[in-house]
Amino acid sequence: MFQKLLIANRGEIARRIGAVARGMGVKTVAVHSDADVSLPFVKEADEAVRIGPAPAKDSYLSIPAILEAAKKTGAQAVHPGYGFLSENGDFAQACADAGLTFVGPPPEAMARMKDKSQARKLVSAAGVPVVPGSDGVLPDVQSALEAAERIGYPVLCKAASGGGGIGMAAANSPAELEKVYRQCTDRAKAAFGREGVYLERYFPAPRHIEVQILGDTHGHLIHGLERECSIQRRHQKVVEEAPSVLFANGRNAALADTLFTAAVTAAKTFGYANAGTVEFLYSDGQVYFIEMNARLQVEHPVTELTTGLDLIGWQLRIAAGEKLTVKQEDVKRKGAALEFRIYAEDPVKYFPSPGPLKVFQPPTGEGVRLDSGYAEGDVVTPNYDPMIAKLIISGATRDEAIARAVKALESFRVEGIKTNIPLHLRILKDPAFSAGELDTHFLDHHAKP
Ligand code: MV4
Repeated sequence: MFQKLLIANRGEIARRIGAVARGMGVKTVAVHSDADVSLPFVKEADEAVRIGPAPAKDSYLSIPAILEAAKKTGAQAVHPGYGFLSENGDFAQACADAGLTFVGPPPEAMARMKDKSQARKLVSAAGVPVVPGSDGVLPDVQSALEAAERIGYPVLCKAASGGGGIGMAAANSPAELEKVYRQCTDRAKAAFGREGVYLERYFPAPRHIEVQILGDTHGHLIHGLERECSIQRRHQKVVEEAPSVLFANGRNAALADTLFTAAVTAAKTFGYANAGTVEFLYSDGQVYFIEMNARLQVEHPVTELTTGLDLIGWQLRIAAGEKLTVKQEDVKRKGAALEFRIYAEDPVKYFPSPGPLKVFQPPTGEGVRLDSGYAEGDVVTPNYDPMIAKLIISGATRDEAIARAVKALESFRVEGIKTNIPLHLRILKDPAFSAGELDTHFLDHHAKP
């Protein structure tokens, strides 16, 4: 194991990675922008280095500034967290070139997954069920129209360099597709600097199911069961849970088996190692691969709490070259967990709500875990993602977790900023949520103020 780890991130995830590393006897280096100098993730680290001003492009996205901080402090490894540089193959390669261990997949695996249309092709050839779609990127409108005829309308146009829903647009007819093709191409170019787009059959209201992957660099790779993340708004997840109600208590066992086999096959096809997630859509009784994420996910705690897997601990051990000693048959679901993303935002209008955390008194109790990037007295600035904390609630059953979550959210005191805690309570009290009737458009029809 390395002796010193640099954490190239901020907020709750930097704090959490730091705590796990220190718990393993690894010293931690925090890097921070001017806006974050007094936050807990900086204070709790063994060392801290300023890497630039508030804008992320000049700090948390600055590869030279981060490499310089690693050099200065003698860090041997870099954990990128999620977002920022976590899925940037150039950063992974730059770390390797600087003699630093990147805590993540090999750069070659990242390269194979980067173009989503190529990733589809690769895993499909390996027998993984993918959403019916085009064979690679579509160079012009004509090829898109031809592909759509084969796929059948409605179709969804996606950016090949995208992910997370950026630039996606649906078309119900050839006339719409002509517009959507150009729109998607333009957006892809603006957001990613590359204009390649591809088509998939559009599922109007799928469920979003993902599978945790953990693999070492010696050829042993396992899955850590599924999470369901269907409740989202504008491609921002709001509530995640494990297990998915679809598969809880042995339900749909054959489909679960198909899902896990597909996830492991996809990961092996990419030559994956370390922690990753394979994303699927569920519609009409089938699961379809959409993409693989080469990072630790925000929602990883619901997997940790219901499988006992120490995901960040394993990330560090795997990066250090250790063997993953967990066998697939040892991964068993224990209970249920729900994660509520606490955003600094208006719970009705959804506008961001930065400001001082005059009061910040999180709940405590049986089955209550809070991963927060802030403490009372800190200021939430408008520079970064508005997620200030994750409330993760576990119980022996989903119903027990729901009951605990209602109590926890009702007693969560925050003053100085607005939060989406009222939205979470509306979701929890919605009968469709209790019944586990979820899809990606849940918030369009439920939990209204
Ligand atoms: C889709 C889809 C419907 N049909 N693909 C959005 C994020 C990206 N990872 C994939 N996404 C979707 N892909 C097809 N062919 C609907 C979505 C989608 C979605 C997926 C997961 C979670 C939330 C979502 C919200 C809206 C749309």
